[in-house]
Amino acid sequence: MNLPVSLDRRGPVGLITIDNPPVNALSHAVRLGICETLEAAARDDKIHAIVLICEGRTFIAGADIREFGKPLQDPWLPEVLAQLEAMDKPTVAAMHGTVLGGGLETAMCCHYRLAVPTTKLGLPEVNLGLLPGAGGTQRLPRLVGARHALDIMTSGKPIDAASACEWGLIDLVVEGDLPDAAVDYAGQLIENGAGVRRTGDRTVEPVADDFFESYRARIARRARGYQSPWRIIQCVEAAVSQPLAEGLSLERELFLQCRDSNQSAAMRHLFFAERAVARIPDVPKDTPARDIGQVAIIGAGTMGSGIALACLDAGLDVLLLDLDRKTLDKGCEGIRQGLAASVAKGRLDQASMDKSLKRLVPVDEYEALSGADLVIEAVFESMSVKEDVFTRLDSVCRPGAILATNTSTLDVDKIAAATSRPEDVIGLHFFSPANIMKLLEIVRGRETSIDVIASSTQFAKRLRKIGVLVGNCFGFVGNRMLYGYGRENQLLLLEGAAPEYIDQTLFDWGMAMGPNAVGDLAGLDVGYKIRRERTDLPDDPRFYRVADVLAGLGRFGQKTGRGMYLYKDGSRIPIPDPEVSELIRKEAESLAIGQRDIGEQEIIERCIYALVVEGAKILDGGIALRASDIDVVWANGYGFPRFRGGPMFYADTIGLKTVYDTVCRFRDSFGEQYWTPPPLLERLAKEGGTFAAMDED
Ligand code: 3H9
Repeated sequence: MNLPVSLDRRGPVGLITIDNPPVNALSHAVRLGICETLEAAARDDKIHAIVLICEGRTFIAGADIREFGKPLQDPWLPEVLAQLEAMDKPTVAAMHGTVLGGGLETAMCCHYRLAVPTTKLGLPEVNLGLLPGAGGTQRLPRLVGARHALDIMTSGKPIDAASACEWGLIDLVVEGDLPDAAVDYAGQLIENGAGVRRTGDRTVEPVADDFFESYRARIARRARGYQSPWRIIQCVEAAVSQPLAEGLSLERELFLQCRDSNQSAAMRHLFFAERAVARIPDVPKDTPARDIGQVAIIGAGTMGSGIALACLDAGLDVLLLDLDRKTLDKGCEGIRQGLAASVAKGRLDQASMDKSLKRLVPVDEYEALSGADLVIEAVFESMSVKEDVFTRLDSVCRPGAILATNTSTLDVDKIAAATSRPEDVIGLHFFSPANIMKLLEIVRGRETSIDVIASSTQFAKRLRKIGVLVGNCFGFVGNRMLYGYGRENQLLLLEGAAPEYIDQTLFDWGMAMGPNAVGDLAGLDVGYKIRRERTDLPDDPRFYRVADVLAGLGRFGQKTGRGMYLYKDGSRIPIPDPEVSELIRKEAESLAIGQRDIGEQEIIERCIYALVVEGAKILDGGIALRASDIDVVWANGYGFPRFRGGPMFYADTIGLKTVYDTVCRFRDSFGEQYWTPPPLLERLAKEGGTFAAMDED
């Protein structure tokens, strides 16, 4: 059997190598292996210094996240690392790849650290609802100071080797062969009699009296609703003011609180869910994908130019087509500004921006698309307009080109039927702003071929997006569920809840924005036009009544300075508008709806359970492959709080029996039309099942 940790000797240097693919996570076997090899190296008189290094694509990328839900086996990582730091022979961490979480904590317990230039180092535990629990909160401030340490730990973002060296986290950036460089370095330590140098023996540079208070204020917006960033600050406060042992003990206590919380379970669920989306039962990993070098985008409006920007960022050649010269020029200017903004923020250098602009070719005739590998249509959301575009594409595009529609609601099969090659047609539903939002819904049509799906999932990866395969129906997964959520918001308005009250309630619950503010941002005219095109809407005069009346009055939202709210002088700050309150009151009166006081709990339950009800139908109908795919869509495309794990995971945490009973209560109070419990929810509630367990089957 291959041991995950081994010890070799190169002259006076002991080389401890960890080999635990894919990312050298600190599983139980690795922890045991580290302890055993350290003991062996300590006993070996021929070894005078030790190098810790990893095989494969990366140094240790953290604790093994899969172990967190289970009882932990001894030795725990903090004990292993205490043994490492206490070694009497100098130890050197030799790093490459992504040195994350417990991996960086391990490195900080080595006495010296070196890394190749491409190494990234970070403590991303916060992204899993955790805090560094193996001394990271205590040792990082001792090396880089409280400020850098807090930035690294509360953002979860890794830093590069050059910054790590400048800030004192590592000693040296080395070029060339890492094991050779590390062994040489350790040899020099021996020669120079450098001895051990323990991070834990250092003290943290003092900070100003108001440092922590102002740091809390700085992250208040970003950390809203999350528990672990605040606990990280508490730990760093202890690192500044208390001895190591006390800081470590506080860290352990707060780490365990985090680990056992619903928040961390929710965020760990999303971590694995975001990786599970790539597993598509009938599209094996080795399905050959088509090469995508040149992408053509049709429509230079906000969405089209956003998609173009995302493709340019990924290094692709882009043809941007619009038949209207003015829109085309405006789209190209928007892209130029987008790239310039990245340069200004330091995310891109000027040379890369110039290269990107060279890869962008504006065109105003379809014939120019004949060589494109992938065409993404992003024109006006109307079936007849889209059918016309696809008929044209069919006549000009080369055989084998992938023809994609960015429709957010329309029938992909109907669009595909406008071509003679429906097997090459797929939906690629981007979210606005398309160069920023992580989600891509990949909509599989009836005839979409397997290799077009494989190519689309790879394309999503190339764009650094999370591509979720969904089935074809009105609105697919995200927008179909949004209809129920929005419907309840609209009904609540008529029943007496003010727009700002609903928005504040859902914002406080964790949503990125309230539904009324979102409507104004997206434009109330957009949904209005889509509803005009639909023939299958409920025959209910209350359905999206307020939104329709506002859109009919030309109150489209931010772009017209008034919608559900008022926006003064081009500002994006929503101001409650008494005219809207009056309008809602009159509409309610005309529909004979009595207005009443509505509590926060009712708002949350009606809006969020509407998502769960639709999600259960989507799952039962095979529109989503897994409940966790639905969670990924909502967490990455609709501002659903990550600390709640997505609507389906949230329903599991509440308990499906409770959700089901509440839905039944709503059915009795508000009628069967919207609140008939879906059979899947009913079955799981009665069996004591969960959506998560369905995914495991
Ligand atoms: C921690 O360290 C706590 C300590 O402070 C305290 C302890 C007491 N464990 O992402 P990829 C799997 S918390 C288990 O597709 P990439 C992943 O699921 C941890 N499994 O590759 C996937 O499996 P599959 C702090 C892990 O190249 C496969 O590896 N560390 C872990 O795009 C490939 O992953 C983190 O939060 C893990 N720690 O990105 C780092 N990591 O093939 C989390 C990965 O079956 N990891 N897997 O789907 C990452 O950020 C990325 O995986 C990484 C590679 C950047 C490393």
